[in-house]
Amino acid sequence: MDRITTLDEFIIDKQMDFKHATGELSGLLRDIGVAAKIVNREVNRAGLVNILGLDGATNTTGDDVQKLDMFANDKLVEYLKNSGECCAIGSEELEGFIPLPTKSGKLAKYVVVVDPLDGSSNIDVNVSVGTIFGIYRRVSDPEGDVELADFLQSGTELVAAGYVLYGTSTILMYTTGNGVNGFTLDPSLGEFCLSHPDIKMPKSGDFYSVNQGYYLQFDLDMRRFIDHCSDSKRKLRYIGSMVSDVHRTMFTGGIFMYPNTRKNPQGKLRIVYECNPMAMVVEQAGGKAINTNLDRILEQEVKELHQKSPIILGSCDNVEELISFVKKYR
Ligand code: P6P
Repeated sequence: MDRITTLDEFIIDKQMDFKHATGELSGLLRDIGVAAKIVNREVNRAGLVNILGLDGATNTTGDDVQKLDMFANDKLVEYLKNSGECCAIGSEELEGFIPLPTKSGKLAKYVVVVDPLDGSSNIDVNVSVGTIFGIYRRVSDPEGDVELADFLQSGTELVAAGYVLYGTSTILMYTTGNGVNGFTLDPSLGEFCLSHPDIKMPKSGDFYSVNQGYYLQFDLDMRRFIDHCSDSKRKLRYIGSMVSDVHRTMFTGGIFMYPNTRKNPQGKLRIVYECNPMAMVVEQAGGKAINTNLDRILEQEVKELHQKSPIILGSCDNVEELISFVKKYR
């Protein structure tokens, strides 16, 4: 049996690869891992503990907020605050970003964007949910206040990105721009252990993932591509939880789509804490991530914290095939 490599060990080992690394980013990643373990525990207990069901609030984009969403949000804020490496957080569950107090006078240089519990509509029916995170170096004056501009950076400026999938097992996937590695939580150890080193997405795949219920609301090019996938007898898989649908695509290959619709003319998924982090992970695994104008997701201009974007991501061959349909039918 191979020696177990824990997330902490891996992060420290990889830190050695960056001769100028100061350990701050490593500390931040470790703290995200701790918060994920706590969220995992509550997600797994949710059916037993009265933290299910809507708490009457709605988040910034009108989604009903479930209690577990707020629990996950609060835990991530708490642990990121403890880290002393993060100076502010932007979250799906919070209207604006929240500055974090400096710790022992230290000027933290990172901001974190997070969707604390993506796919929350699935919680009550015991379908996988996930946490999505991204880390930027702040661009505002370290001696001054954090600014919105720190959160509206291009996705290409992400220093790290990843997600946690609370599924049949709990897996944390992340990248710092040198490939993607997956860590599965071993409950007996309470540690995330390296289980999927250097993940590469298949160059093509038979799975396509889209909410077929919106078919008639999609633009013609999207509908013709979906028709082609169906005519080619590809497998439609759609869980309705972005982390789950993207995670499957990482390993089976294929394509995930959330195009614009009449209901969501800018798409539904948020650029800052859903599209950009997932796009970085997918690209680092050898895939592609674009919007329905065929722009690279990571290069999109970001003007608002909760700005939405249509998104198409997956295996290079499948995304290139969709691009050919857009060019033909647009
Ligand atoms: P729809 C979950 O609510 C979410 O934000 C993503 O996780 C998921 O991909 C999408 O919305 C599902 O949206 O409209 O297909 O139910």
